Amino acid sequence: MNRVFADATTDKEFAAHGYVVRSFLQPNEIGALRHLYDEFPPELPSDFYATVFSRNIGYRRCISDGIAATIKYRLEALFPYHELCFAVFVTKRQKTKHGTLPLHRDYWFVDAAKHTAVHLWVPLVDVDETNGCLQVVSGSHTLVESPYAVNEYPPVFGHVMDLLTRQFAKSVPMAAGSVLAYESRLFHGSGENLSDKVRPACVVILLPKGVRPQVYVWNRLKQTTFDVLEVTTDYLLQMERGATIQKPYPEGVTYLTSVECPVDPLCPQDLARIKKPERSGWRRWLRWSG
Ligand SMILES: O=C(O)CCC(=O)C(=O)O
Repeated sequence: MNRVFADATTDKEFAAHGYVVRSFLQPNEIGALRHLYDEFPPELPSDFYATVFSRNIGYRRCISDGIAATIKYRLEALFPYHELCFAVFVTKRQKTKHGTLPLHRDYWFVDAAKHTAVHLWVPLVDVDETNGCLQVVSGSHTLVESPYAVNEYPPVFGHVMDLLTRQFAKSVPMAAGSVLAYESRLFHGSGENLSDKVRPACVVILLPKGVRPQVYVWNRLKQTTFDVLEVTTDYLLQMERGATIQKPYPEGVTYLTSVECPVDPLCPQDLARIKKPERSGWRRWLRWSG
């Protein structure tokens, strides 16, 4: 794993757990992000909404640039080896019923076997289990070797999803403006927002300095093959979520190579490598009784 933090202790914690939580923004910076969020309120057609779902490229760019400008100095201080690729707002509407985001990994924007992409989740309000804080599976960044492609491909953890969610995932309450920095391969998700206030957060993708972004496309014809495409940041700002990228490749996309990687579904025995979180007394009781 490459260096991420200036101090070795935080690097060790990040390598072991796949994430760390730290103080990050000052109150005026949280205010500036709230202002940006309110200035361009997302349309919120669903309980969970991310600005990458928008087809309005100007809007996506404006949000990404606005977040980048606001957190520039904090990023330089905490992540000296990385630079921002793009940033988005993610919103959980108030009183959601269908806002749960099941455990998932994020797209690979670098070869994760060689480089460490760091994804940041920064809530703009205090969060806990009642309003959609993040849930993470500590150590899960080491579980799956195959790339996470931008198009649909065979499920990797369908067999263990329930087990991971019930026994391994842990909620991470956080103060507004703090950061949960995670390795892109970490399994994470979030629950419903039961509160009567919207829960806005920023997601920021950081890549090691000098490493160009790329995406992986699963090849349906040769099922163990992933095509690796170098992409520009401009392309990422307009990429349609879940859509495959086909030849002739659009502007901003260059074919690099293809890699062989069997997509091995995880089985319960694979989870022996990671630790279950400590549960507080009442949660343990709930588990036994439920
Ligand atoms: O904002 C959330 O509730 C979760 C966001 C997330 O998991 C993601 O963007 O990958």
